[in-house]
Amino acid sequence: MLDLPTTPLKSLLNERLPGHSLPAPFYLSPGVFAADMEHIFAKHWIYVGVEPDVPEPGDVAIFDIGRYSIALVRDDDGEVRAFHNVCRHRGARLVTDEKTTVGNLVCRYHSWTYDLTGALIHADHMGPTFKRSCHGLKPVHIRSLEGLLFVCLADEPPADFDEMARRMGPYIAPHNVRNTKVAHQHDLIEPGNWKLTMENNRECYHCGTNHPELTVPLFAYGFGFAPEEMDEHDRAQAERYGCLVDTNHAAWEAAGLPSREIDELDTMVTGFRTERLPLDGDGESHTLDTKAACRKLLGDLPSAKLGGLSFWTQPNSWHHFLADHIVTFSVLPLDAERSLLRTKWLVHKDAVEGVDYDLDNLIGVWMATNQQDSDLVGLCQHGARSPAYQPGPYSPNTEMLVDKFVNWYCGRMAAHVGR
Ligand code: 3BY
Ligand code: FES
Ligand code: FE
Repeated sequence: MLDLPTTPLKSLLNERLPGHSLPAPFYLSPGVFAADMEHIFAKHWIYVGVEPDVPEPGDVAIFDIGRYSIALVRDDDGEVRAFHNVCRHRGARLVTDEKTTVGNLVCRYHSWTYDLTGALIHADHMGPTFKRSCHGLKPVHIRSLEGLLFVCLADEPPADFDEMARRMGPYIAPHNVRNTKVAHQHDLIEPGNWKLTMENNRECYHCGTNHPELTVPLFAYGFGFAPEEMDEHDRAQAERYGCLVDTNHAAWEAAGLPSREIDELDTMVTGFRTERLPLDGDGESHTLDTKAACRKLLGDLPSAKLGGLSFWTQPNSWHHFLADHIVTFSVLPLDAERSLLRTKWLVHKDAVEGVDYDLDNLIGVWMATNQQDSDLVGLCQHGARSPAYQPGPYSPNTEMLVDKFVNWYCGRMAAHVGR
């Protein structure tokens, strides 16, 4: 049995078996958790939200990455900025409401006042030598990928974000994230380590037996099974889609929708993957009747039946772009054994609830699926606590992306702590 607090991270990384789930301390140890926050969450691009979280100048949204509190602010020129949410006077938390709208950012303690670019514009009683210009809010690196917001806490963020943005931009742009609104946000605290939440997301081995709602619209090819491993219905679908999906790719590409798989999950520091796949049968969206949930389609999309574009990023996000709405997920670790899963449903910004879409119908499939996934993560967290837990093998047919997540994670940790 491993000595959790004292087994050094380097030995843990060395002893892990490739192609297998991680040794238990990776899911349990507060020491590993602290290292994850330092080497993964404070050094890589972390997906945190969307531009429509702060649609107008003066809109502010705050969120936490571990011990960091960060404020997203839309400035008067319409640019979204990010700042550490810590007053430069005596360190009070500056913004306390999760969402608010302000003219300037005013600290309630002694009223130091910052404009929307973070410059300190007002600080009484500080004497003649005080330099306001030296006490602006500390900025956080922020990038928008067609409206999806990523922040990086490192002094020097990974440079390959630009490559991801260049290659992903054309896939996402047709769904026009900037012209959407957040129809609903749901926060779920999952009873497990953040890596279990990510591992669970990267496979659909468990979908058939655990996700009765999601499997209605999802096409089995998306589960990663080889044709000979599919059941009769799924094989029939695979055949219909021109095994596998070449006819759809041609139609999508002709309609200006890049759709071919890109997989850089374990080959780039800013690891990512994308693919557009058809939905089951005549499916249009991730709904129980597989029809579009919202009458107003996104961007200038020509039809509701465009399958679904998925986009996954390391270390903490995944996204599904349908013709009528977008579902976007971020995982924010809380402690070694709890993680926040934040889900947002985006619809066209002019869509009216109750007229163009029914909220329960829009969110139903993923509300159910998230809870099911959270329960599964909880089961693995329980298992990892048992002295009998032993890392088990990933399926080479359906858990390749889990393997890539774990390889990416171990590679990035090794890059920072050595092997
Ligand atoms: O959302 C995903 O990307 C994966 C595939 C389907 C279920 N799962 C949570
Ligand atoms: Fe913010 Fe004093 S701590 S003004
Ligand atoms: Fe799942």
